[in-house]
Amino acid sequence: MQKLIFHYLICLFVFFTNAYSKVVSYDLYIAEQTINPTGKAVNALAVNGTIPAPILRFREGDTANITVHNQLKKEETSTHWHGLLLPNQYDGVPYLTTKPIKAGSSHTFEFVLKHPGTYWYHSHTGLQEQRGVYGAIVITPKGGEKVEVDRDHVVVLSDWTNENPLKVMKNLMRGSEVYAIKKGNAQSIYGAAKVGKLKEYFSREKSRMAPMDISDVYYDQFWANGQLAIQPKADNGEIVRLRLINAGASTYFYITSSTGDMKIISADGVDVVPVNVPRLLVGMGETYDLLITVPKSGKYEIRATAQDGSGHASIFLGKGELYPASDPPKPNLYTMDEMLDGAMASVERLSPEENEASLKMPRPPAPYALLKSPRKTELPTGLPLREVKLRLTGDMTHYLWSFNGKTLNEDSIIKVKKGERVRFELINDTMMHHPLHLHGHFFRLLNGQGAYSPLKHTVDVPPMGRHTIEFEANAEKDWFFHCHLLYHMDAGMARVVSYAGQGEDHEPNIDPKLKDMKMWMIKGSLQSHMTMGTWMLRKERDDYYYSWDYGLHEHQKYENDLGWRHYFNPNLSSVAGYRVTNEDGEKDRLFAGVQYRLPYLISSTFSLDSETNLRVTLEKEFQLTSRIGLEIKSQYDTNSELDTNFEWGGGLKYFVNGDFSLIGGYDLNHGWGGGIQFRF
Ligand SMILES: [Cu+2]
Repeated sequence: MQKLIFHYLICLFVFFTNAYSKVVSYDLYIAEQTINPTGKAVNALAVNGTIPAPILRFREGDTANITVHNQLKKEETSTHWHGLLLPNQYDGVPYLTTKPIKAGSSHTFEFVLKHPGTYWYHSHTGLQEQRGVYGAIVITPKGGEKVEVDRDHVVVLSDWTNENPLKVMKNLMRGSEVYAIKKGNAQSIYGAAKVGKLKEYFSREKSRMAPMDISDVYYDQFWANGQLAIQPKADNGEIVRLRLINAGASTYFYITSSTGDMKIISADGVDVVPVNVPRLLVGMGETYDLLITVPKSGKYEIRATAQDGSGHASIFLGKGELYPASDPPKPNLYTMDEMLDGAMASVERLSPEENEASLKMPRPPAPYALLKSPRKTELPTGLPLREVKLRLTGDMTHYLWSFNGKTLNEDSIIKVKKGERVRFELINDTMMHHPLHLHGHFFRLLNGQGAYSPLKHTVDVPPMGRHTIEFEANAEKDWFFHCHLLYHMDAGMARVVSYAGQGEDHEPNIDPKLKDMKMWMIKGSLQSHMTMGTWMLRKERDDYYYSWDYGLHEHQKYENDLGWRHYFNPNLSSVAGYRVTNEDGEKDRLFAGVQYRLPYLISSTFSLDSETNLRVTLEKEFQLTSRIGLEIKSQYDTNSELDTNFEWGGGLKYFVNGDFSLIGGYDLNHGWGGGIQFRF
């Protein structure tokens, strides 16, 4: 009898919780915290004292009531609910949709959970996501989970650097090789010779391409739920659902399991027809729910390996003898193979068989070709079509990332009208993967599955590859669309999808820090015979600089320039400025000219000055080994009063770390000498 009453009560409980959705409240406190994951104390940002932030759990139909408290001393913050369909004002992109949460204040978000699945949330302010502000969201379907499993675990993958992310950004913006060197991926003449790829090396330089790398940043660690390795509870023989979230700031992960194939049951929170894959590439911002059956005995590893092979995080399941998972092979950076694979991986170009074969490669593309929605996802017929072609563009030289060659500042808006079928054709002209994320909408990824094309909110576009996505413009106001590689977004690879009906001259309210990104940089050398260098303020395409060149010998010749350089593309910049000099026969003067990058990455400058002299300089650095470079510089000036019209110099540099190199050589003006080069 007692048992019966208990059963009755349970039924009643289930009935009520199903029938009546409830308000589920959370308080999130964002604060600075000192952590020491590598044994060195570093400053991080934690939510409620943890990284990742706490898991927010809801049931479909519930109302989320989340109060975010900013306990930072100075910085403002924000929280974006990644993948959730919600009213614009709660999307959490600071300024654009939601007021930034100022230091010491709090903000409450309240919205209905309209759809089930695995999602996540993160700060959308500056580079805070890199410092720890990200966490999981799990929404259970109204009728309960369709797939029965023994265990259900969230795995938040992320990347950690001890370096301040602003310093990371500065290193990227100055085109420093520091991360490639740290990862052992720096390209050099010696390295190319060692693998028999000298011809490829110089043909790349001839075509003025920068050396390629798989990822931009060096990370100290890769994490699963904030740790190098986790062992979530699972017994042998059990079926485990892993809700995988790539919350990395700039890391793609390959997922491999020593249990064999993994079954994908949902992608970006939305169910797909279950499909087995041997290995899986997951981009930043994407989520996948995987089913893993833990074999009867043994301890098994699911490994998330950074795409560039620089490290991994592990998830262990089961007990007993360890069966480690394997890393995918490291790519050969001296060849174009990786890029050609990317271009091939554009599912539209391949037959279904070819697509399936490509997913069995040791470094497979994202598994999009296999993703199929269990129900039709076709958009209503008769919607007017708006086609938007977006070429993914950018360069490592200046670290500008853009669409159609224009950064967010240069071209902010993609206009749409409510009731349209909007189609984005995404064509990647760069040598990197870009995970593009659309706020406020799910889009159909046109992957050859026709009416059953999967719904996603983030799509990886591989190097030189392409994808087409489409969605119904069924919202209002402004929504962000951007590369989810944090540093690319900050460097301009973003747009605002702006709905008509907000007034004729509506300007989206973009975060002023994003609009006005600027960085101070100094690079110079102090040597026994001379000192030279440049101190500049870089604002996107413009450098405002002071450069100096001082002889420290008896002549003490000097040249000081105050100038402005505008960068059009990696091959062309303009310069103009004023020069103060004491060289024999020289006067202070105005100058203007162009900098042009010649084949073999030789940089040339042609400038005219107010004394009607023409000056041509040529500079080239030969990367002998990953750390040793040979720099050669020559200059011709038509000024007839100079001691010599032709000057030259050259020297060797040894890269010590991101801040310093040792340098030594000869300069016709200043003679022999040596010392240090510094970069801050
Ligand atoms: Cu990108």
